[in-house]
Amino acid sequence: MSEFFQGIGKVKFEGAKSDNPLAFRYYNPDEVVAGKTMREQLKFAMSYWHTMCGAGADMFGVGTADRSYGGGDEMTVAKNKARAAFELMTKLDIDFFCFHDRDISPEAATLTETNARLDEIVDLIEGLMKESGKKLLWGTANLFSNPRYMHGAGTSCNADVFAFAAAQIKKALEITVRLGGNGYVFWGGREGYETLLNTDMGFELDNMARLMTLARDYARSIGFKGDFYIEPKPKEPTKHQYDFDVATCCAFLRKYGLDKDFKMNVEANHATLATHTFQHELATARINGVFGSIDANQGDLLLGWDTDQFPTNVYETALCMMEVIKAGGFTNGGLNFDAKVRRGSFEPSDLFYAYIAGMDAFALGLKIADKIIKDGRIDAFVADRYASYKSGIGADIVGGKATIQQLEAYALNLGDITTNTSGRQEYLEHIVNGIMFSGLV
Ligand code: XUL
Ligand code: CO
Repeated sequence: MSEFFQGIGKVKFEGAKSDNPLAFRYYNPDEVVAGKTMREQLKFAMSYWHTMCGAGADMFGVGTADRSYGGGDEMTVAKNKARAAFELMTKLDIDFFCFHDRDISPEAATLTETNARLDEIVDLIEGLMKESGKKLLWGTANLFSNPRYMHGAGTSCNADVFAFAAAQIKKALEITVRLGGNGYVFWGGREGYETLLNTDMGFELDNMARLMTLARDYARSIGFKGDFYIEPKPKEPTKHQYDFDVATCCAFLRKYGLDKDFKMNVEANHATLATHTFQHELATARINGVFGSIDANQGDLLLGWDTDQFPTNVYETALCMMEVIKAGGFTNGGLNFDAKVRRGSFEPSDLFYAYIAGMDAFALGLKIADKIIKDGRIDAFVADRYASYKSGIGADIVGGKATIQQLEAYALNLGDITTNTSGRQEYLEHIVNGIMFSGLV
């Protein structure tokens, strides 16, 4: 079988002192950190769309990278792409992958023909999975690229489009179940609006819930035991995406009774677009019991769109992994690199450099998070900050014993409050730096 990434061998862990650009310096899959191997803690996944399909096109120009894998016609390209994907995952020691239906197989003139093409590629992928031991983290349907979805899919004003989307999701669910996927993602795509002058927002949200309910019921009926995820994003492509952030999605799920089956797939760059930190979104998911999976990437704070860069900011990966550990780690979810190389990084080897950088950044983040938690100073500070609720009036408030009249009587006796203590943000940030960079000098 032909090799697609020639000259690149299996990427191995060589340790921090290695100067081999095609080796891991920090990601040591078998090393135990916080009670599990790094492989189990991080559950890395390859995004099929960016990695195998994204050629770097933007609104000012066509792609710069060749992603045809030596194929001529569309189906040969799709087959070679699948083989190349498994070669890349094997060489990078990535255990999981994620895809949209249209990433793996091109759309044809009719849905029947499109589905037949999908079946042909899924046969191939199933064989490659058996050979390599690679697993599907989650599947999804692309309900945003084709012009038919110009007004959305589940939220389209056109009922035929809703039906088409439902059919596409049905097939994507069948494929996900067939390939043993543990998750199914709903990223809103074009589910949002530009102006209320032409939009019935309440009706569109009801329809979005109708589509998700149909999908959930069908998936459960064909044996899907995994998690459904909503992937929040506040804007792009539409001005108002309905799945703005984790909190908005929680309210949506509860309103429509979907909260038992759906969790969140939190993406770093989507968090920052919502003017939240990644850590805020992860914590919101955790405290609402909907932490599921992660789309790992980073944005550029000087740019107002979804740049989907490979995550290299170790401060961010450390804060992220603290949240993951606190959430009890991944169950069905994992860390999917929803990240693309820059347009100028067009050579095949750039994909490897990018993944190595991202995986090493998360390995470092995991180790630092474990150190911060074991060090205990941050957690102890936070716990101590609320000490006034442990006894006296605070304990009565938390225990539900204090009435509003009793609180008034208590407050009337207080006089001025002189018991506030410092939040010590700078001191705490310095502790984190000290833990992160200990051993450096
Ligand atoms: C878009 C995005 C998607 C989803 C899957 O911003 O993140 O690729 O992850 O549809
Ligand atoms: Co994503």
